[in-house]
Amino acid sequence: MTSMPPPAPSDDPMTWLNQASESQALDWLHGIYEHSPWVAQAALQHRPFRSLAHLKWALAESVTRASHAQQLALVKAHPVLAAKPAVGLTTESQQEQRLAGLWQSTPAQANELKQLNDNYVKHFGWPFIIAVRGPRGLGLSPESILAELRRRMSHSPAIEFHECLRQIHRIAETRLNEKCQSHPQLGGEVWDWHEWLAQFSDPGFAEQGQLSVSYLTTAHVLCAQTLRLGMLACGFDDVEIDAVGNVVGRYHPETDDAPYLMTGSHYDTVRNGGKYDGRLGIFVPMACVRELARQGKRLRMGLEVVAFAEEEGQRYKATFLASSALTGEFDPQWLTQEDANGVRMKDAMKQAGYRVADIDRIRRDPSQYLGFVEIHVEQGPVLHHMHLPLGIVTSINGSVRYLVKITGTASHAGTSPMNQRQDAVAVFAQWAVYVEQRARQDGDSVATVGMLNVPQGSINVVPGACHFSLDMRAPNDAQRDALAHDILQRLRDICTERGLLYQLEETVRASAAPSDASLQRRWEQAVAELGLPIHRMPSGAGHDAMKLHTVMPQAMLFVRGENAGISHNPLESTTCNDMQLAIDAFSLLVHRF
Ligand code: HGY
Ligand code: MN
Ligand code: MN
Repeated sequence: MTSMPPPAPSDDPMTWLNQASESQALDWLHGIYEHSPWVAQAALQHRPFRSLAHLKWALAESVTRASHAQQLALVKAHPVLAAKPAVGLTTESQQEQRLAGLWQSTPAQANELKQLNDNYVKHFGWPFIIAVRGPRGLGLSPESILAELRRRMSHSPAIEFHECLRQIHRIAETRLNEKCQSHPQLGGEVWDWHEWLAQFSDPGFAEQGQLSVSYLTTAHVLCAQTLRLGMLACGFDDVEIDAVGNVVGRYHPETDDAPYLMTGSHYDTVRNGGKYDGRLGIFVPMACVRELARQGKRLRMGLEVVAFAEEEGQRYKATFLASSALTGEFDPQWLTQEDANGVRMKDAMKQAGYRVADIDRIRRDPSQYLGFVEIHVEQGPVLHHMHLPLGIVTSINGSVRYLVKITGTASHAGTSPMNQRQDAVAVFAQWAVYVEQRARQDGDSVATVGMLNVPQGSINVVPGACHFSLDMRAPNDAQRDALAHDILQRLRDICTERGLLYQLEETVRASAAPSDASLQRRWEQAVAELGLPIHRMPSGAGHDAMKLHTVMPQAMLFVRGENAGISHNPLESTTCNDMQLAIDAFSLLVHRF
């Protein structure tokens, strides 16, 4: 093969790479994986590369399939992060450490970095690795690098080893972006939109730099108004905030009578939650509409983007409240529900400026829609472990939630004989062990007690009451119901045996929602067109899509989470590259309809 010069900036790097000889390809990929050419060598078997995303996945897959010894050698090939240029750094590492501002660390930061690194290497036996450009790709500050180093010290070796591999692939990704001059412009903007919206947070959380946006709080209303302005700025034709606080943007089709595709997700959050749960599914379609509007393009169908006002069920017991209004399942009884401070929902709505009388108008006529698609962070570790940026959801697990009150007898902790107590917490503890054991039994069921409280408890009083929540889920309704039956039966048995009473209140029951086959296939075609492998997976988390499922076809796309996909936690994160791929997938889906 004649010697081929590396691709010119105008060339498509993948076309060049697919035609290059092995030695030229390895030459071009030199330095992507620190001192480890074997990674690129192994990845070449996946040629022809369908896209840069496919190449990145092939490289990661080559490491996944390598032996542990090879993976460990790859990790150990990385330099220890230093606050000053170390001898022998590769050009890429030099550039990255400079970008992170590590060399401008203060003496205190430099000392701590050295100390933490020494502890880290002693503890794990390999160097701490972090993609210093961070999830936004613009570079982490020395302080945030130190914070990650402190935090990750508490990982188990297995979890930390996998996190180092993820960081290595993220480093490779940013190096390949540079080499291919492929920068996730829209992904970066959408990443910034999340930062912007996260400025609004409820009192008690905002002061601690935490994110909590519960239904109808001031922060929640500010989010709605910000999203409304954002949709207007993106060029939506109509934007409104409806009577329950949904922010709805419509982008007209090329012909007036064409149907609409609905998409969107929620903007409320759990307490001290992540910035991307829900919001990613709002901002991705917004970015796509903005590009359509800028190009003056219209699609064969209209797009209706709904920023749902309430999905998490944090402030009031009702959950999926906002999407329920669209499907005609809004229960007027919910309006009388009180929050922890005794504020009724209807009063909070009035306070927010929403007209309760207009709630009925929100209901949609499903015949006007092609269906509903939702983009959402995975909120789990599957895509992280597969080094895949996108996943196809096959079904959303069914769920049922309860609030439970066990009532025993408060009595003196010092004088009440152990065999004469009616200890509400003891009942809870005995039952909770069974809850975990019974849920594990199914393999793919889950059961969680997320809230637990001894009302008016005292240190020297046997608990006379114990209040808690119960959340149970399974891939289908029959399995969910069997799980709930057994767990509640055990509660009944223990209370009977010990002579205590209990009250149950069912607050949510959501059926499992299998994806519509043709909409799922459209997601698969879009992801395949990006050159990525197709991974189909269920959703353990509930989503607005399961509500829309009751009236129209729906299907979801998952986006990989960072930090092993953790969610409902401030560590929830995703990268601007993965956001870009979600935008590209959604854009392909709507253009291919
Ligand atoms: O709980 C859930 O699955 C969702 O995040 N509300
Ligand atoms: Mn959530
Ligand atoms: Mn969510």
